[in-house]
Amino acid sequence: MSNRTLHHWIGTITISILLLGMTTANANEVSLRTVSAFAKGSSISDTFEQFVKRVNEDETTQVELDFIGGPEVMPPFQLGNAVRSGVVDVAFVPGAFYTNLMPVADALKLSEYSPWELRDSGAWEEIVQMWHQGMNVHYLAFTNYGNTFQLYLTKPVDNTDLSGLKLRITPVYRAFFRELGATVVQTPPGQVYTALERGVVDGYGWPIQGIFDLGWQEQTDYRVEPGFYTVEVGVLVNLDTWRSLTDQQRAYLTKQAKWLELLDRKNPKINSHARARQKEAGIETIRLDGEARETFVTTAYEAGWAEILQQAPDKGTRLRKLISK
Ligand code: 173
Repeated sequence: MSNRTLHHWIGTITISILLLGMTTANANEVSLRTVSAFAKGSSISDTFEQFVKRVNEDETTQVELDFIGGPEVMPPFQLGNAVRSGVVDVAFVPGAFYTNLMPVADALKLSEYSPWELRDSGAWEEIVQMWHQGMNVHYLAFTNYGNTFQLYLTKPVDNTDLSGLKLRITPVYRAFFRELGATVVQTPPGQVYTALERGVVDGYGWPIQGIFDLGWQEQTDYRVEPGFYTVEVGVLVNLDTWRSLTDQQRAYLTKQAKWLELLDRKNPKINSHARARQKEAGIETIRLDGEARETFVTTAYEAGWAEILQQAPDKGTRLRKLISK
């Protein structure tokens, strides 16, 4: 059997197992099939895993999150489709990974407000409505707020001109890196190491947190400062699943989601630890200052919004009002 055929079968078998999975331990307790776009134990899913543990260890509640796995059980760019259709009940996935289904989803990276501020201002209700309509999911939690995106390189640059560089991207970085002149190639996180090792790319976009999880520090020479945007990874619940829960179960999950979001208040501190650790590993900082810094940050937001507005003019305009200062 060819590798490709084997992969096809593994995928089919995995999805079949997932479909068989919806279990009810007793009439009132519900078990939700949960899949992550990131490997278990990785930095990006750290707070989400704390949330799963907290819910599952709470004996007073009647919701269980049955954690099935990460990218090894489902390709991360297919997870959005799986939670939209109900193949999984709960997905931990960034908006950038399902822009094919909902282009505006990636705009949350441009939020200038924290999730707790969005909840307080009332913007949250409208955002939740957008995801109900556009994705058939309930947007339960906005995680990784305050973790920033960065540009990592194997070749130095001395200003914002990235022409001649080939960079690994996802939709998060696409418009921005292109605007600065780079050529881009999209890969899931699981292919970054090999792309660097083979010299297929001269760098990549990734958050300030997490480059050690898959050993990328071995293939990284420089990090450009400043970082840009906020990282956004959502906890999405299939809308039919969400509506099948009791009021009590929904209220409970919402309460725990707020707890989960507030864990991100530690990000400024975690980010400085990550910078120090990268320095120790020999990654040099390329610090853009003055006008170059201004160009870098302004271009990030302008190119980011331009792409969103081109792909989703109405929803993009509305979301921009809700999440910009
Ligand atoms: O770089 C990526 O794979 C990406 O878009 C992302 C988004 C959120 C968290 C981590 C990575």
